[in-house]
Amino acid sequence: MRKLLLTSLRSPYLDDAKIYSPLGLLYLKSAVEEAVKDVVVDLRDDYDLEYPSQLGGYDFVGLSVMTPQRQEASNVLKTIKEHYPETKVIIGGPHALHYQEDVMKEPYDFVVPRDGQRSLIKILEGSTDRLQYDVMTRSEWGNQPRPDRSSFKARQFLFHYNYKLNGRSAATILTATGCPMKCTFCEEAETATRWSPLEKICDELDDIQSLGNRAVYIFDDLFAIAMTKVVPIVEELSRRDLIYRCNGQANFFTKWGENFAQLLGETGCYEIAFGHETGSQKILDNTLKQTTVKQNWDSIKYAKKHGIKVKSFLMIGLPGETYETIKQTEDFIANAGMDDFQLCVYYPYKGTQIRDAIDRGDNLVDITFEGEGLGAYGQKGGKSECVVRTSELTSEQLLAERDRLVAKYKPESHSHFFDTHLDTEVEYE
Ligand code: B12
Repeated sequence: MRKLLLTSLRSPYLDDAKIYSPLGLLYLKSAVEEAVKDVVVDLRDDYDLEYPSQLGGYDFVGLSVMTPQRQEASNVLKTIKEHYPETKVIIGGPHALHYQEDVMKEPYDFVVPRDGQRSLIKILEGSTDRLQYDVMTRSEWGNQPRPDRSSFKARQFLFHYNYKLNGRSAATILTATGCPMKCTFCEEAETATRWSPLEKICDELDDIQSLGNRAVYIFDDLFAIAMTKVVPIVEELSRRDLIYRCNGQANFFTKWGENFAQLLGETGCYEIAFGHETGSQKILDNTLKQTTVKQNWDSIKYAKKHGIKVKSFLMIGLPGETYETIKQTEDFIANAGMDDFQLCVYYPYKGTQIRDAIDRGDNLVDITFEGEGLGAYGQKGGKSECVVRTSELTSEQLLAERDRLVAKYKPESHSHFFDTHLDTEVEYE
């Protein structure tokens, strides 16, 4: 039997990297095991490069990489190549897609942008093409095997992830991938929505419940988007007494008046997270968010009215940001009624329309990129980083404004901020 190790990378810049499990690897494991009979698949998310033998003995090692993990990925690659030169190293995940040019310059044996299921199978079946790009159609996505949460190895792997929703042990699930929106700051903009069939979602929920979970976090970029698609899923969750958290988009959420909020509230939605981004209409328009400030405010009002906790994802440093637009975001934080928020400074990842415009030297966007940083919005100690400036605000001013708002409004999401910024907090008050 050949041996394949699928590993997600350590993220030492996060406060806790063991909250949400890397679902992608569980999808890959199932796909490979169904299609390739002579391969044993192991999962790993922790290792110590001081002890390379933890990564030894494999014919293939697959790394799942997000951009902030790129240095760690290079370190793992180097270690494996040094100690186990026969092992083929495969890189996949969002970094392999959006930073493909950079990744191709490194000695990875295979580079897998986008859907990895069939590419991995092709590699195991002997394909020698170094770049393996694949996108599954809607029906192919719907027909793939469900992610493995039930094998002994998967259970062992999942055991280390600890996510609680209202005190209940929670698992993550994906009911659909893709996002139809055009937001210029997002890599996932305008990607085809591919749903999992309800029967498969039910099988996944069986797996999730058999692990003792009584809650789920629906990872979909946007879940609360199409009522007709959502109704059978939330009814199923309610029937099983699984409370849930999901992501919404203010425009779609408020399109039906309060009906969407009522539906979610009545079926056990404990928390909804909205990418509100900003309190400024100018910034929403500058980034093609297709949402009004009023919809942002209404989304919170409706959700709260129906008993749902609201978390708001906010950014500053988007094109055209000024002290005035930040003041509007502050007003939104102070008065719109959210329970929690996460406030970061925008990072122009490759693959976003803003970054494309910057790289083209397009002066129409009021944002300047000062060069790559770590690339993680939220970092240890509640910190953020800033690698951009606008015509009115320097990167230092943007970061200072971000820290000022966090210190002043003390959101639960940034509780670690206060462990490390106690002096600053006093200063700001
Ligand atoms: C859930 C999620 C998280 C979760 C958990 C992630 C996890 N453990 O898997 C949390 C909240 C922790 C998180 C954190 C962050 N995230 Co996030 N996250 C997502 C989200 C919404 C879904 C990921 C997911 O499960 N997708 C579904 C699975 C099936 O897809 P997948 O993981 O991509 O895997 C498939 C392929 O990529 C490929 N593949 C993946 N790995 C491998 C490995 C091999 C060997 C092969 C062959 C193929 C392969 O095959 C898989 C099956 O098709 C995505 C957006 C999105 N729609 O993908 C953003 C996304 C991945 N996150 C992103 C970012 C920026 C972050 C943060 C940096 C934000 C921050 N806090 O600063 C952090 C970084 C965390 C870290 N460890 O460094 C970006 C990544 C951009 C980039 N260039 O890397 C995305 C694309 C969102 C966005 N549009 O900005 N994230």
